[in-house]
Amino acid sequence: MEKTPEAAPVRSIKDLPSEENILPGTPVCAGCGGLLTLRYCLKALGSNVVIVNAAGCFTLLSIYPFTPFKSSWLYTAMACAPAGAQGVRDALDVLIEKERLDPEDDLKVVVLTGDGAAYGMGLASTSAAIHRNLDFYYICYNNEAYGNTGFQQSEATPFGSKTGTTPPGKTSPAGKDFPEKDLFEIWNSHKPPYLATISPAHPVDLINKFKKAEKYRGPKLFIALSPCPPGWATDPSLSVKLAKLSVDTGIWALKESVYGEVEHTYIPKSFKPVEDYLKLQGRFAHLFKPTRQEETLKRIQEMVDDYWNRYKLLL
Ligand SMILES: Cc1ncc(C[n+]2csc(CCOP(=O)(O)OP(=O)(O)O)c2C)c(N)n1
Ligand code: SF4
Repeated sequence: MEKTPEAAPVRSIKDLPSEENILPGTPVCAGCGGLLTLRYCLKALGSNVVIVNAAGCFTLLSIYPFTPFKSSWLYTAMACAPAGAQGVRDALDVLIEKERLDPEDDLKVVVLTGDGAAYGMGLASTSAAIHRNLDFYYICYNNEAYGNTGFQQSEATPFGSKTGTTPPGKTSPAGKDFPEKDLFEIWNSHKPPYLATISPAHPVDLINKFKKAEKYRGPKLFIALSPCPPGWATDPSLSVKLAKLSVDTGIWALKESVYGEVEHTYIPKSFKPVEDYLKLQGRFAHLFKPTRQEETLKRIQEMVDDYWNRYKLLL
C-alpha cells in the first residue's frame, strides 16, 4: 500500500542531502563501512526517527549519556529488534489515536542490525514482522561476520573467508568452506513492499532507494555490504574502494524488489575479476599465499558468474 507520492530522485553526488543526522566523533573503528552507510541512510531518513538496535558493534554508538544521533535510540537483544520495533510503532500509533501525537510529528521506526542478527539470530523475529506487515525500515550493515565479538563466522560469511571460527588449515584450506545465505531472497520470499541492497560506495543509488521506499507502508528492508577494516584485515583508507570493487566485480549486486519483483539498479559495463577484490583483503590472503588456491578462486568466480548468468545480465 502506498502512503506518500514518490520524491524526485537525486541525479548526482552534488544533490545528496546536506543535512547530517549522525555527528562526527563516534567510538567505532576508522574506515567503518557500516557507519558510512548509516550516515547516508540517515541523510535520507531525516532526524524524526527511532532507531531500534540489536546488540552488535553499533551498540557502542549510543551509550548513555553520549550519542552522535539527533534521533532517539533503543537497544535490544540480538534476536528481537523487530519485536522492539513493533512495540515502538504500536506506542506511536496509540499516541496518534489518542490525539497526544500530531501525525505530522510521527517518527519513522528503524531497525539497525549487523549480519549476525539479520542473517541468523534475529531472522525469526524479522520474518514475523514482515509477515505482520509492520510499518518499519530495516537496515543491515553486513560486515560478513560477528564483528563486535572478534569476527567469528556468521551466516553471511562468504566462501573462502578466514574468520575467528573458520581458520584456514589442513581440514579446510579455504577457511569458510561453504557459501553465505541469500538474505535478499529470504526476505523477498515474504514479498515485502520494498527491499534493496545498497552500498556506501553508491550514495546516489542508496538515497534514491530510500526515497522510493518512503512511499510504501509496511516493511522496507536494506542490506549494505559494509567493509570492516579490523575484520577484513584491510587498511581503513580502502573501505570505499573495496565497497566499489564488490559492486564492480559483481560480488555485491545492487538491486531492489517491489512486492517481490526484482530489478538490478546498477550493472557494471564490464565485470572486474573477483581477485581484484579478494587480493586486497587479509581475510582472503591464504587463497594467494603461500600457494594460490586455484580451485577455490575459480569457484568464487564461478559463483559470481552463475548469479549474473541466472539473470542473463553477464555481458
Ligand atoms: C544471544 C546473544 N548471543 C551472543 C551475544 C554476544 N554478542 C554481542 S554483539 C555480538 C556480535 C553481533 O554480530 P553482528 O550482528 O554481525 O553485528 P556486528 O557485531 O558485526 O556489528 C555478539 C555475538 C549476544 N549479545 N546475545
Ligand atoms: S569491527 Fe567492523 S563493523 Fe564493527 S565498528 Fe569496527 S569497522 Fe565497523
